[in-house]
Amino acid sequence: MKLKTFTAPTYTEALNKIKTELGDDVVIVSSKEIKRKTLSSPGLYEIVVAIEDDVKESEPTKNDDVLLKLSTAAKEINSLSKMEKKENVNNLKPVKNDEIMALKEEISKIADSLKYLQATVWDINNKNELELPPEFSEIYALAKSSGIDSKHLDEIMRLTIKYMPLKMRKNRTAIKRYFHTLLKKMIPVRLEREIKPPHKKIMMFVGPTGVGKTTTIAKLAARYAYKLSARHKVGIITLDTYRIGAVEQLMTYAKMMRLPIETVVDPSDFEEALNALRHNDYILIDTVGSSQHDKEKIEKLSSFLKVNTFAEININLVLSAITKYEDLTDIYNNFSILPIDTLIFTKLDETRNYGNIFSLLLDTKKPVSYYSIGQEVPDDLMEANAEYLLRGILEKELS
Ligand SMILES: Nc1nc2c(ncn2[C@@H]2O[C@H](COP(=O)(O)OP(=O)(O)OP(=O)(O)O)[C@@H](O)[C@H]2O)c(=O)[nH]1
Ligand SMILES: [Mg+2]
Repeated sequence: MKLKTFTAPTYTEALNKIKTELGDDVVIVSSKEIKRKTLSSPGLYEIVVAIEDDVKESEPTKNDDVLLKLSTAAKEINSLSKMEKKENVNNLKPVKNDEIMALKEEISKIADSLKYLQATVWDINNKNELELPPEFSEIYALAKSSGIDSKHLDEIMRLTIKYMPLKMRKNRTAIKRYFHTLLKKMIPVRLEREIKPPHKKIMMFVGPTGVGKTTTIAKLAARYAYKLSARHKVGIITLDTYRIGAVEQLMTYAKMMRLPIETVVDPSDFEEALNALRHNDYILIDTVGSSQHDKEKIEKLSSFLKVNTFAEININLVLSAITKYEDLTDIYNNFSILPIDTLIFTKLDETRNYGNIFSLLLDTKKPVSYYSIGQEVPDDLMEANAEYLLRGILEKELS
């Protein structure tokens, strides 16, 4: 008689593994929960079974590959659905509703992994020569579905497979942790530094139409004026005099917060407006939203940057998290005739996939400074941090 240990995220999954591999002729010696399930990571259950010597173990998964995993998952689904059918049809013993629900949940979980394994196999076979060991397939599928660009993901995978210590690879949690640390190191973040008088900061916000530039300015104005450790003097300038209602939108916020605001039409007025507000610690400048293809409008913005100022104008490119990577790249490239200093991402509340943001940060090496996470002024704004982005890359549920 031999002892064999099986582990899985739940007791039922561990049991199903045993049934698939060894059938019913086994004796459970012990079972215990090794790691409790948390919001961010699955649990771990261990079952030790005794096997009669004449029970044949399945082949060791030495050459285990993604395809083999696929067929194992398929077998598991098969046996689970048979189990459910048998119990229902023969009605040997009454099956409780919640048992069926639990089984269904397990089946759908396995079906999910199958779906992602299939996606991975497709990728490996059709798109590139990346040979993905099976233990990496979950993390690959997660990152891929978050919108990370393939060239980034494949390169990261290639390097990981090459350098990750073998010992670590055996454990899904360790692999996840490794990736988490690796990706975190790759996200450039600009930490907020409060201005100390006599220093001043002039920030201009540029970007496509409707991404949330004006709303972000209102939130930041409130933050700098009322929410930091010291209260700062904040002035606002708007260059967006084209769009009907744009000036009123910002005027309303400025009035509510009792902050001075100047409206500027031409570059010649701009210098005057800056000087009128020079007693402020922060000057926030709103601009008209431009399609990335409207070169003329973007060039007009650069003409404002030629004026003499008492502090450097810091350019913040505002981008929406719901824009796909290819479009983010296009927008960035077209706006980069301006000296972009920092990126701000908005509408992070409207998606749970942040891989597109990650890829853009990787390409541009520009730091991200703030996230806008809703429409509420001033509350739905936060300082950027890598962890928050990683939640939308490695921590989400596969769906
Ligand atoms: N869900 C969500 N909506 C947002 C967020 N930020 C802004 N919005 C909404 O997006 C819409 C456009 O916001 P604006 O601030 O006017 O965008 P803008 O970039 O100034 O637009 P233009 O000046 O027309 O180019 C408004 O309805 C905002 O409430 C965010 O983080 N999440
Ligand atoms: Mg606006």
